[in-house]
Amino acid sequence: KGLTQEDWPEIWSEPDMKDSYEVVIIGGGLHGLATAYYLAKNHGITDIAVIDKNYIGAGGSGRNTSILRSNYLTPEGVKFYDRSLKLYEQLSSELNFNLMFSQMGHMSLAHDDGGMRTMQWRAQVNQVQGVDSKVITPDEIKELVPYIDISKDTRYPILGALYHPPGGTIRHDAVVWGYARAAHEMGVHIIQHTEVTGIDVENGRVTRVRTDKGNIATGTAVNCTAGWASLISDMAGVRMPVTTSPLQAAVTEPVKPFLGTVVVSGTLHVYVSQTDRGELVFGASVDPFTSYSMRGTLEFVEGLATNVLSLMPSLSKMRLLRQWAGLCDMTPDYSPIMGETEVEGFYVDVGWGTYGFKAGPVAGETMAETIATGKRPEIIQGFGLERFSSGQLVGEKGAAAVGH
Ligand code: PYC
Repeated sequence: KGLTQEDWPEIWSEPDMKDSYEVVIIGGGLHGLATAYYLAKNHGITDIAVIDKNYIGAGGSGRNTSILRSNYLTPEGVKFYDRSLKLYEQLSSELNFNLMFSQMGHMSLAHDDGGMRTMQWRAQVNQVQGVDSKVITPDEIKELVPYIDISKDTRYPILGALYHPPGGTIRHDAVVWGYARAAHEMGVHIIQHTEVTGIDVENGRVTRVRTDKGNIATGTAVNCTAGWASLISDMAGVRMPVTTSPLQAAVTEPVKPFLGTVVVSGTLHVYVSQTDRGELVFGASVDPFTSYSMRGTLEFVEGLATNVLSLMPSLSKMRLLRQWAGLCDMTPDYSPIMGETEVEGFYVDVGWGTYGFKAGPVAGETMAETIATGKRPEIIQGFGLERFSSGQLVGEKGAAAVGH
């Protein structure tokens, strides 16, 4: 008899939840699982529960457009996302899991003088940090993307682009599953379909995480919940300068490979890449309102189609297969909030906005170090919550894939 789905071995099992853990990680997405993995691997801490109200990767980790890059605007951002890209480069072999990583290159188009100035600025900051990134001309763009319209008489003519060869895509679900399997093998408990309902704080420190399946005594709780970040932090009495907005995306039917690089237009609010299966994956900017809704809208696909066709008119016959939305935890400066809080034992890894997926490995690595040593590593010093009272913001809006 042939193998059926039931015969496939489970790659992690569901343990009974214990009534105490050394560390409780709230949010079983890429960041939560990576934090658990590096806590176990780099620091020998394995008495960890990763708790998710849904299945693992059901939030932003399973809803992003899987783009990786490190061509940011601030030195802090470039160093941080570049470390992540380096970790991604070795992750398939480290996790022994085919993550379908493709460094196909990443191109951010500029359509006006302001756009060109920002691309030059980013290229120079990137180069100073040793990141491969440069401004290219419309003819060079056309060579890399033959289907793109570089004619001068369009509504938004293409003047140039920031080209970043190491950028690309990776299979987002596989990254979640790879970290989950590796963390599980080191003894981490992955607890799915369990909702955190409260965090108890006594004398200024975390003592308990409450869930709809029972309470867990712990001295360390880590908020890795992206779109739900401010709700979870509120449970510990920690206010976050975070708002939540949906970000929509869509995918087409598969066609023969023709797009060999990620193409982004901030002005047209669109990014597109082609998967190994041949589908085109599109995303846009966040919806212009705060909401926890994960429903796609007709308005989004209408705008998306208009903008994609201004870039590549020959795609007009392609059909969309699916659309969806994820939730983005936006901060005022578009940089994350990472590290300790005023409540002892309550850590946050939030405020990712539209950058969370690319930061997964480095966020896990640095959060694990912060929790294990009690000290935020240098590479995330600038991302602490205290910057909103000291005024030392790390403005990263100019490196957003699209205008927000
Ligand atoms: O920042 O590259 C990016 C991005 C792509 C999709 C959402 N954010």
